[in-house]
Amino acid sequence: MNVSPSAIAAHNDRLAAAHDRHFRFLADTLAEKGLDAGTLLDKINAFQIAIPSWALGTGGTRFGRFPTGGEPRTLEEKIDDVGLIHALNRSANSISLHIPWDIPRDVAAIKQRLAGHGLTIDSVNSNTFQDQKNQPHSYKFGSLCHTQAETRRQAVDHNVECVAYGKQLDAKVLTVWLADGSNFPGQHDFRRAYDRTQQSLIEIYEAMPSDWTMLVEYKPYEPNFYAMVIPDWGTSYALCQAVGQNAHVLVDLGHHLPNTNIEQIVARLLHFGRLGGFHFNGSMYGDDDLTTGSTKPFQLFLIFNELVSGMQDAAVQNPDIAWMIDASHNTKDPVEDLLQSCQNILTTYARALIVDRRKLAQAQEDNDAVAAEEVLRDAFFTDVRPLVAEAVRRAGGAIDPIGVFRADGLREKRIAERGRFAVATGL
Ligand code: PSV
Ligand code: MN
Repeated sequence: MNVSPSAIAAHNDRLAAAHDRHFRFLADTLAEKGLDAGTLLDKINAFQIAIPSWALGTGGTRFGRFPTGGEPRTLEEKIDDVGLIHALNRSANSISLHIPWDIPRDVAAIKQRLAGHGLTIDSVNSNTFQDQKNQPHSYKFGSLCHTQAETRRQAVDHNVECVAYGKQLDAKVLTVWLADGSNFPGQHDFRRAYDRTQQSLIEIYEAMPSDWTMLVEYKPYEPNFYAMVIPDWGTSYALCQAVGQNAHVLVDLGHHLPNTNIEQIVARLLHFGRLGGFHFNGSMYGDDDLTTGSTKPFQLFLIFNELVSGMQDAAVQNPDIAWMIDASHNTKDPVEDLLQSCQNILTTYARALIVDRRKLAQAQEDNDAVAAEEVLRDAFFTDVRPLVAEAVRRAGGAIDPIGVFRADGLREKRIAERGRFAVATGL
């Protein structure tokens, strides 16, 4: 049901003449600026994005859900869908899992399936934002922050269990996002809720193997609308510092209030050496609703500009960052949406790579705001799509991944095999 290398090659052949022309023109333009296309291609190829298992089905709102059909019904089928994305774009070589939605039943078979697609598991995400069937203690009033010790214990144990599942599949990252918070003034003792959360995170951290990383995500609102226990990067950062050296902040692009300067947050966390993970998505009003880069491409570019600047600066002591998508697809075909997100991420990364950092530093030194902004605009307005397409093609992927997905009827094949009403586990 997945696409064959020969089918991809046949599609590429049809696009090759025009693509080669565009790529040669871009490579020459970049060379005039002292940039080597080969080096850029290697960097783009090395950039790999984890696909969230929960984004392969159609997302819903509290009002409704309109499934695409042929959604993956099992962990195995989710792996197949990520395998398809990776075969098409060669840029999505890992998966983030959500427990208990993705508990591996037959570990050996899952590992074999992953290997068959050239995939790994990058992160396991715990879920203490929903009550599971027959769960003794409810998370209605919080999990790691709960006033009752038994509820906190249960939530800590769940996270430790997630690590155990992750170990079976060779993952090394636990991502913690807490829905904990309060909906009304006075409901929470803010200081005590924070202390209980910190203590619970320390217990989880201490149960993790020493080569594991804990990523702590923040979110300003939802599902609690008065106060979240971890609403912002500063709270995440303070908790990570208290927890241990392998605890790092995860920045989810959708978890910011309108007009937040996310690029500055990124720079700050890189500076402190605590930026551990990224959840890519697009957001207009709240959370992870839209395709990465769909509404605010310049903001995404400014974020990548800081990321690349930090990654290229020898003075920055930051761990490797886990690049992950975290999105919900209400309208588009989930696979197409994820392919679009990957393309937008790679394109924006490529634009950040071609920023003239020497010129930018000089303009900053000279307090020349116009020159500095022009350096950024020059990179942003360069059409680097042929560079990304060439990188993907050289790695065996498709020049036009969505074109192949459509032309080969890959959704229709999924519907035929899995059914029109197949439903993926998740939100
Ligand atoms: C919460 O909004 C979040 O961003 C967290 O990362 C969750 O784990 C994920 O979405 C999926 O629900
Ligand atoms: Mn997230």
